[in-house]
Amino acid sequence: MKIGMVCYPTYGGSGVLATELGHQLAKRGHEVHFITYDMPMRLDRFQDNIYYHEVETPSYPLLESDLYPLALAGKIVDVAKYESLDVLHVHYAIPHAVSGYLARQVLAEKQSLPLVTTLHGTDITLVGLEPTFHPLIRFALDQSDVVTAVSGFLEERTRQNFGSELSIDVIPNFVDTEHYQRRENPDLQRHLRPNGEAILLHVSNFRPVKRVQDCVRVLAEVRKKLDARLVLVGDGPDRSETERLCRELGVSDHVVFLGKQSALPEILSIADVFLLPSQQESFGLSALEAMSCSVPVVGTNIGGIGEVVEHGESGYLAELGDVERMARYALELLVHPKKLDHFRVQARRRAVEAFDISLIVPQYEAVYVKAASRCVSKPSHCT
Ligand code: GMT
Repeated sequence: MKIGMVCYPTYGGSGVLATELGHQLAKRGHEVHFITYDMPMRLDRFQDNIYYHEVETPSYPLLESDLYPLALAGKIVDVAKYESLDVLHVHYAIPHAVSGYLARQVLAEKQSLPLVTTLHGTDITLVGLEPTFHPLIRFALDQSDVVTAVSGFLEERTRQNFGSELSIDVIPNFVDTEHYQRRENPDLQRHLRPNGEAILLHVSNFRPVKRVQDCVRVLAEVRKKLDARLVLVGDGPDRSETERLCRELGVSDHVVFLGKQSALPEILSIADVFLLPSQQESFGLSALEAMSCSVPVVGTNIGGIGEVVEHGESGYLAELGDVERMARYALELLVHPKKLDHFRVQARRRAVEAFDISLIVPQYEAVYVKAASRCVSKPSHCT
């Protein structure tokens, strides 16, 4: 099929998932056209069957507002016509589902464009609750031929917030378990674990919902009992505040800020425990990538995290903000090497058995076929 893929190109789970999906679909012979305002972060390698169409938003001195949603709709129209797209798959409802709908209406006279919308999290649980956006999202979900959500939690929350009659397919996020597996890198080991310390690791976009500061608090607790370092990967609005807290708690020398990184399997592989103390998380893709590299997770029992991490098997989950308990859980693994080994094996097993690409990507292919058939059976709606 020829698939138009719309996503945010930034350091966030929905863009990562869309890009990894694009890579896998391209490998399986589909032609994938990314349509967004910048090169998606993980699209940095050449691959057959993958194309990138940059959306340029015109500016004019009179107009101070951001015209991106309209520019995106216009670009989708262009790409759909020129490349004869079979389906449009948008990731993150705002504004992508609305722009996708608009593009489809513009094309209606000449071409059908089945629309698949994948919900990722804050598009439903946070931004989508803005009173101005709510009716638009409700409408765009209604108009999509298929709506998918990345966890059972998000499906339920979407129905609660936008209507119990909405039809939503749950397709969990996935990981390439061949690529994401433990890799030895002695140089990195020497650099990040110079004295053989225990390593706690966190990866995120440092937004307030991630509660990165809780990682620092957990480290400070853990260090009361054993020598440990915290490695932080990513960047975002909470970075300076996190640096300030490191100074306040006197742990600056034991925290490494690596910034945005692409060699994630190598970095994840040096970790003993992955921390995910989020306030909201519809799935927790970063935790799944860690598990695939045999790293157990200590996090919060909120949102969809419990659908990924099995408490007491592949990790431990605590109440939001309970840093003492999270530290106790981390120590439980760090001071019992046999237990840590067992959790490592279970984390990898969970990733391979429940979330490998080979299990999940065919579900998206089936959704594209379903969307296309719905479009044919409702021609006034999509053609
Ligand atoms: O908030 C983020 O972490 C970014 C956000 C996104 O949409 O880019 O992530 C959401 O989508 C990810 C991929 O499906 C999920 O793994 C994250 O759990 C989800 N984040 C939240 O729900 C806060």
